[in-house]
Amino acid sequence: YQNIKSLLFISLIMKATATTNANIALIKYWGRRNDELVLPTNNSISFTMDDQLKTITTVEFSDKLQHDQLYIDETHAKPHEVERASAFLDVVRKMAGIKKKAVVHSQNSFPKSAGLASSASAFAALAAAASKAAGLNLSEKELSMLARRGSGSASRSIHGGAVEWVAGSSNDGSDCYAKQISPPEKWANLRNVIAITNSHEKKVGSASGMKQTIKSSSLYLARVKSVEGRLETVRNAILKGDFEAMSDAIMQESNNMHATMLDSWPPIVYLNSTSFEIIDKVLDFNLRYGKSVAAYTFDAGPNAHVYTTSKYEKEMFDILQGMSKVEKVMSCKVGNGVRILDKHLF
Ligand code: 2P0
Repeated sequence: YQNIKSLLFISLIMKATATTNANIALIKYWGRRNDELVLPTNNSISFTMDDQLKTITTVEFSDKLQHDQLYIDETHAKPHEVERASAFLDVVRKMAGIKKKAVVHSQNSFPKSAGLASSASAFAALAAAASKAAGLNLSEKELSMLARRGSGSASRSIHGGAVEWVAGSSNDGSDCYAKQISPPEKWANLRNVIAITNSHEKKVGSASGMKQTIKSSSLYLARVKSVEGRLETVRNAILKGDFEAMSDAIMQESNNMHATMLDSWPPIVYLNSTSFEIIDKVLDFNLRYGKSVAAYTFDAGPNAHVYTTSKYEKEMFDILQGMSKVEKVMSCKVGNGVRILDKHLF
């Protein structure tokens, strides 16, 4: 009887904790073919980072709550953040057939909205913790499809190593998911030397920014065509484990995305003068070595991600550290995908 009672008690606790890491794209997601289902116009490829860029999230569903509650880094989240998390939890509730509201605590190992793709690790961790707490037992593929609904790039953070998010073509999103294309062990020598050039929250959110680009940039259609070639170059280089074979394509891809942003109206400008100085430094670095041993890439923000190999890591780190306007430099390795933790945040 005691056993049955404790079993019953355990099954009533709808609480789970998950951790995931941020990912930084080599081939970017910038544009949707369906807003509600978050279906992108093109495939994207990223590396998942190590635990320096991680989010831990605990979710508990309970009958006692009237509203969802969200705490980020131990403080009450802003109303628009609660609204976004709540809309995502609605997707989970619908899948699980439950109505209970949830308490969510989320902790980042890095500053939120510093352009370090925090929404990717945030929604990947939320997807894993919330689905587990709701009693759903999703595969990693299903988890990537769920995380996608919160934030497109979150679909990629479910997996470790090199990850491709497949855009698919169906209208219901059933063929749109992320998959690992190379495990982290294969990229033990890869580094992302990150230069924080501005740690403030970004001005234009990605979702509205990409809409603005599709609507107004005449370069956007050319981007959608040209991204296919870069995708193939990067995918092949990843499968071969050859960093230098993809480094030019990585830089061209970042330039191409930021060109369509600048071509949007009103223009979207994420890069600052320090970002451009870093671009120069990386190009000079490669000229000096006579080959592309480092590659910069920028997301929806001015912080530089300079991918290189361990051989050049220290030299690149020192160059970026020596720049007066660079606030902080950190070096990340390639990391793992989603993990369920036994220890809860509350
Ligand atoms: C990416 N980005 O592929 C691209 C490159 C930014 C530039 O996915 O909704 O993280 O702003 O939190 O999905 C950013 O979009 O968006 C993104 P929000 P999300 O990584």
